[in-house]
Amino acid sequence: PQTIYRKDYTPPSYLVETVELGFDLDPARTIVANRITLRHNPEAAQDHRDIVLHGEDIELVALRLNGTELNPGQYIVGTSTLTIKKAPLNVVLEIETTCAPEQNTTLSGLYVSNNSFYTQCEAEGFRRITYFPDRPDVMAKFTVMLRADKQKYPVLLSNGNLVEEGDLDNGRHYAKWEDPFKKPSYLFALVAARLVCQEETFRLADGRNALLQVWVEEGNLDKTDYAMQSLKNSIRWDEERWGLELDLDRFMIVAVGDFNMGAMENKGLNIFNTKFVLANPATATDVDFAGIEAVVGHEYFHNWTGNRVTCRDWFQLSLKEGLTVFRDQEFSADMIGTDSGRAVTRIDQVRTLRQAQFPEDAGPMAHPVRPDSFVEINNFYTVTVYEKGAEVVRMYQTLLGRDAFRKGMDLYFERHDGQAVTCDDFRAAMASAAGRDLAQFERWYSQAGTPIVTASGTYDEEAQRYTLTLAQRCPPTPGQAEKLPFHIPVAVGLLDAKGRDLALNGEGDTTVVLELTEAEQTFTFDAIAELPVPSLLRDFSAPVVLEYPYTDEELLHLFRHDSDPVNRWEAGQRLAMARLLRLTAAVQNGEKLELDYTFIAAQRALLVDETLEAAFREQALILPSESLIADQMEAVDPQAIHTARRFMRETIAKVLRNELQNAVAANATPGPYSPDAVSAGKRGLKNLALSYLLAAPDDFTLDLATRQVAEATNMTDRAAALVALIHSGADVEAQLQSFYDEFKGEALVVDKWFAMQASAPTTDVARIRELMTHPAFTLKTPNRARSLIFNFTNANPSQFHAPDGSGYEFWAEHVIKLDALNPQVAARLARSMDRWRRYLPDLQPHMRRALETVAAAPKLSNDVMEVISKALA
Ligand code: HT7
Ligand code: ZN
Repeated sequence: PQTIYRKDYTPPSYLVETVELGFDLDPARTIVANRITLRHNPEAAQDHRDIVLHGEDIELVALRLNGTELNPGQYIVGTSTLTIKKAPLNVVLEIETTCAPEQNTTLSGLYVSNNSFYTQCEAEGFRRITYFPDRPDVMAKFTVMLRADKQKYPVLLSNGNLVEEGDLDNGRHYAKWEDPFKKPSYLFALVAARLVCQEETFRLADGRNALLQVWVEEGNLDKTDYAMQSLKNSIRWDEERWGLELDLDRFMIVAVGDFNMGAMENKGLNIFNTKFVLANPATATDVDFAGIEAVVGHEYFHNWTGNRVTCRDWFQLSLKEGLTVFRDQEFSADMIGTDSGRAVTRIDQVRTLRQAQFPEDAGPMAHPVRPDSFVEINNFYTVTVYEKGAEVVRMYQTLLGRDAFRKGMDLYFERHDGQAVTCDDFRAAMASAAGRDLAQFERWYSQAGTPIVTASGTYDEEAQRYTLTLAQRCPPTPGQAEKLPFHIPVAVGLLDAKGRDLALNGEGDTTVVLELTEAEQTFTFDAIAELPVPSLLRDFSAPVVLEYPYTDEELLHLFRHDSDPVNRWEAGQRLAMARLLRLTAAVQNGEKLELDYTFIAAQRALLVDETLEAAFREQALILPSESLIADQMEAVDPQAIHTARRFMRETIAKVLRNELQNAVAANATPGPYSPDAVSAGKRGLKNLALSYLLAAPDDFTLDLATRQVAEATNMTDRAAALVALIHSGADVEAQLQSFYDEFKGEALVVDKWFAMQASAPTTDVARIRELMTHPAFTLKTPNRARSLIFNFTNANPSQFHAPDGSGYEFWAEHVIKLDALNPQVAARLARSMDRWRRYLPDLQPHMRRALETVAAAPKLSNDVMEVISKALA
């Protein structure tokens, strides 16, 4: 496979002005008529007169240039391009092609899901629909005519405004759509389906009315309220926080059951995975509701950060994704409103980074936020581009302050509206608006790897001075042996012996942002009256690993008192991690397992502290996951980690039994279900307490959970109790069966049913294989494949890493099977083995064999090949 390099970017030789698309939709053979007007790009070399169009898996029927039919000698059809050499400066191309949507299992391009047509064009799916310069720096105005059978496909949608519709012969009908904005081809969409919608007219800040629609399959209209509410909240928030308005008269969301990712921001016609649209209390959990709010927001916010200003090339993906994730994170935090609510969302973000992005940064697929090369761009929709990219955007705000950051955003839109630009353009707007030199900040885009910041402090009592020394280093990553220092904002506070924040400067600030730009720097704080405990990297001010030789006493002090909730949580995580690592070593050495009372007492104090919000207490009591523990080990021993963590949970459960029972009782949420953060936080704490209790099950706790499964009035409580029971090892066959019987018509709940079994440490690979024979299982629907297979490989480490290698064999078999259907999904599964070299020497040969099995499979996609070859390199 060919590697594509960022350094090789050249502007397109031709620009497209208008695109007129005509679709005769038929699942077996859809005819696409495409009329494009092109003109030579003044920015390309004058003698560069080849028109290069991309095309994949489509049949060319006819090609005309400026009205004249071209015969095959006048153009070159390659494996994925059609080139017309020495073209005139102004060209009208008329291209007729066909494709077979019902054969398209890749879910990229035009495909059929549940007898309806949908498209997915990002990143390079448009070329699977018609020949086109399918690159984001070619932006054009689109007009789309859809023709289809009226009975089967009564709803015909595309981008922009509906300008005409009517009936045709033979029971067919048509709809013509016009998008008033120039857009790249990856934002094109069509839907031809049997759907119904919830709609509303919404008044925009400038007084205009917009029609908002959420389209779903019949029978799902009782699950669209939250998505609609989230859309309205998103529109309002973008107006109020960033001064950005909806630029269309109509904004549509369509839910589809077969979808590779979460959702897609097609201009005016967002297409969503049903998982991020459909919710009611009986079918969706608090986490699902929060996910809907975040993803609806995310896609809506792309209308400005991604659509109005788009990416010059796919290496710049984080320009739109990092920025839009940052925007959706801020939206979710603002929707909660309280400081502690904000902190809980921040803790969640930190957890995701550590759980998924730090390992990516330390593995064979490590890449900078703005990658330098790729084989398959779909492999670069990663946590690094998205979540680390969002951290990079957040750091601008931390360094410049909210006001200057907002000015930078305004300037970015002022300069680049309607353009396809780069991450450097964004940084330049920030630098100009704030009057700052951000040259060194560029390294966050170009250097992969997680920086490690080492801190040490000294106190001079006589001078009343606290001196903090910060040093940074960054481990090598593939292709980048040496790193230069990053520009790192380190937010710092100092606590006195009573746990109060000390004033750090003349203005009385209790948190200051230090700018670490060199390999090592020293910062001093004067008028510090006593030896303080430093609270470092407050609010997780940079995506780094912070090393400081905290004593247990210092961590307990921070855990009890830190005014920064993220660092308060962090102190608890450090205390827990140290113990989990010691316990894991004890398991490996066959030693007696013991957990000190000091730690449990600190947990107890937090659990019963009614002054703290339930959501925060929940976060603080969740132990680091097995995969986080694994990341701290030289040679990962999944079984020892599992035993150690289990022991710790069991011990806490036994010692804090009364307090946990009280937490279950005190955090009931009677009355009608509401997904608001306070109620969700209470359910979260109650269900965490329940799961602890079932770590040391007895008749009472088993009965408590069993009753919750039976009596719960919402899916959050019901699923949490069932999961706790499954994990306890109790016999839940009857409960699982009745859960399935009740919800077998609800695809998203059936996904949960598979997922809760797949991730249970009591489920081995044999049981997974058995579940795959269940009539509801299919590899073709990504949500279903993910629910069972991915949850096994990624969320059930003690079984996936079975010492006999059976989990890895299963993995290899299914990467290969999935690859034949859907390379994007297969490549995601392939990533489960990224860090195989970090495991125990006994496991590695099994892992290598599985990787080699996949590598040797015939007809492997570029997607999977790229991941596997990097893992084996
Ligand atoms: N921008 C969207 C990316 C996306 C995607 C990418 C590759 C293959 C399928 C896809 N579906 C959606 C999603 C987003 O970040 O908003
Ligand atoms: Zn996005």
